[in-house]
Amino acid sequence: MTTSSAAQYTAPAPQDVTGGSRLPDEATVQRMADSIRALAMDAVEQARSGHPGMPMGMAEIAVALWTGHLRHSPAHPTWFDRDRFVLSNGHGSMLLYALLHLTGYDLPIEEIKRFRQLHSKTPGHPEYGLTPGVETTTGPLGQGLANAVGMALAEKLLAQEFNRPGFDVVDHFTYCFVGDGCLMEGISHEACSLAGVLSLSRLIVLYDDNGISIDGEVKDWFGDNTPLRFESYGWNVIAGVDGHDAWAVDQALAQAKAWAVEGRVDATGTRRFAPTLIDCKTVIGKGAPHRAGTSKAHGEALGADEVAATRKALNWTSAPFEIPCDVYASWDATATGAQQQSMWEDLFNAYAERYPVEAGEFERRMRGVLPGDWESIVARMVDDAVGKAEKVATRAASRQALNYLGPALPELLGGSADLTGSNLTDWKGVEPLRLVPVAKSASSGEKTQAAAGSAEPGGNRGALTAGRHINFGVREFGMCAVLTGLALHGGYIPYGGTFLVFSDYARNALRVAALSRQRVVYVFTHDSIGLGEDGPTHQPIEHASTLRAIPNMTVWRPADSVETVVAWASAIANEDGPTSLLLSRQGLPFLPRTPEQVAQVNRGGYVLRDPAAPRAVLLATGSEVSVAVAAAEALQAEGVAVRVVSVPSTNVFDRQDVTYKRAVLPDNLPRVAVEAGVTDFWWKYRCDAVVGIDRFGESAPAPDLFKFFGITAENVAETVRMVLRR
Ligand SMILES: Cc1ncc(C[n+]2csc(CCOP(=O)(O)OP(=O)(O)O)c2C)c(N)n1
Ligand SMILES: [Mg+2]
Repeated sequence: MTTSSAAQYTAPAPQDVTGGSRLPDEATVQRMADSIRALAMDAVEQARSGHPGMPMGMAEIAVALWTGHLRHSPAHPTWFDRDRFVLSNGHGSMLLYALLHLTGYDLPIEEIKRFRQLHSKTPGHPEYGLTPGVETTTGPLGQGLANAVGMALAEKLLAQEFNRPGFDVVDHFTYCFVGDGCLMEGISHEACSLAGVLSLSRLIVLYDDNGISIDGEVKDWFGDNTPLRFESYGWNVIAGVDGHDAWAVDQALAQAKAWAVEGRVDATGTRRFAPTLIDCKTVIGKGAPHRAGTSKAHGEALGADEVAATRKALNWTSAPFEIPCDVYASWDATATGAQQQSMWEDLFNAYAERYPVEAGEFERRMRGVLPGDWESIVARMVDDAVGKAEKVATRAASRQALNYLGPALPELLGGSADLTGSNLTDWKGVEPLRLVPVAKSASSGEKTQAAAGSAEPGGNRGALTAGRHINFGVREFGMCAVLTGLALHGGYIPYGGTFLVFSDYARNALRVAALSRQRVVYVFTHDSIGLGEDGPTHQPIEHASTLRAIPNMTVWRPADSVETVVAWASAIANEDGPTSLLLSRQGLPFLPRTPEQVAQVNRGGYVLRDPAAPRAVLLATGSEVSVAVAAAEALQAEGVAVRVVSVPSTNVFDRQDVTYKRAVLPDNLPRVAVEAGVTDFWWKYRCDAVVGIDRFGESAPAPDLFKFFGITAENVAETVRMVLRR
């Protein structure tokens, strides 16, 4: 919210930068806004569920953005150089559905009538991949904003990499709507603080400052001075905008765009490039005579009487779900969108003629297709690991994989949440991503961040270095949601690292990435009690199992260098969702394999030790595979043959055909699983016993802990003996 404390922020004097507004006349703007109100209240009424307040309160803001500024092509929702629009306050989904329907996307009125019904294209909250024009899945408050930061970062980096003088083929804005809830959530701090230091000037956020959330008036639990807060992040802030005055919003947007492109000279004479927050004062549920301004407007259908009263108050005479032709005509963006798209296509074709190599690479990146020599890169990487046969921590093996992948895949862009030296997310020679330092400009005496002029690639934008390793800071949740935004934008395969135990901090971002099937790689190191002395706060116990339980998430917990590089290759090639790599802090012995076994690693589970006439099967993952092998060897010495199955990825193994799975895990042999974590998960493989850890860890040197918790060859062998005695 905006407080009226002594340190009240003063809005900058508005400048006329519109060059003429694209908004139609006042009456038309009002009818356009009211058409959103009508659709929102009718759809929520019909569903008897949903959130009318936000769409009704942000209607004029939406008219200003979608009519006056947003570049999009309803017939081609994925046209590359469209502006990205993110509805971070996703409970107001009807606002987005109304906009998509009215401007001409393939979202017919029948779908609006089926709001929130099974298999409609209008689910309760916007879902990426389901509705044309929905750029990201939102609803978990604050995350959309962090996704928008990722999108704006992708735009900025791609512009720097691919634009050439006279050919700004990457040239779009990221607009994001947020509510009080998004700004109360901690993730908004993480993401917006980062957006500030990265000077993401083409990120423009419109804040629905209505002073209301579900529990009532927010003043009693949300007293931040939001403009000052964002100023302190280094953002531009335009405060005190009347969110029901479409022209005021239009003017603010024009100002924000001008600052984005030309920079803004501050009081010290420094030209700065910063994201912009437009703080719009609004009334929730505006138009509803009795509900407006109350928290009841937030998430309840208005009810027949209030709907009728609203129609009357707005002088909206059309029947439910009926929009007058002239209103449709005012909204229709198909022609202008097609024109903008075709202008861009002409530009891109000319670019392709002049810069064929860059254009080809750009198209490959945007299609998310791996380079032609991908298979040979993987083969070399695997051969190298097999040849070296090193005892190495899998986090170090992961860096060796990155040493291959980083240089070979320009789309690979990653970093760490302030644990680079532990997560080993930086490959050899990679540069950190940084803002180009401020330099004195010779001509004007102004200090500029980007020494380059607009004629140079990426110039005049608060340029970033070409570094491909991002120091995300101690911001696990923000980092992971930014990664999703990078993936959604296109052009990048993003990855990020932290300790596995802190995947919890990021967890809902992992879940949303999985729900929206984005190719993101999480490098989670220090994957068990094997990290030792840092103790139970840092020792993951339940994490492997709970990550595996997220639908569409693929989890790998490799046992040695070879399994690690295969896991990386699999993660990069996995277009169906995110991948979590769980990696050890401690060194793990190399496991010799036949070439056939090496080839089977990417089946997620395979027979590693295969003696004749086995009497039991040991299943293990990661650091426990070598423990299982040692147990099997001890039993062999007693004349008991035991098969060892390494299961680096249970998710991938589960997807194999039944014949293969039966061949690996024969029905007639008893099974014992070993993993340094909770045991519950393993019972699904019909194990006869599970050696694991169903309590929190302890602080001690790792070897002492493995002994204390019974993750030893002796205990595993004894467990097999016990099972065989039954
Ligand atoms: C992370 C998260 N926590 C809680 C919710 C449940 N929720 C949905 S909307 C909302 C209140 C949001 O208030 P505000 O953003 O001000 O929305 P408005 O009522 O103004 O539309 C809450 C708590 C959620 N969607 N996401
Ligand atoms: Mg609110």
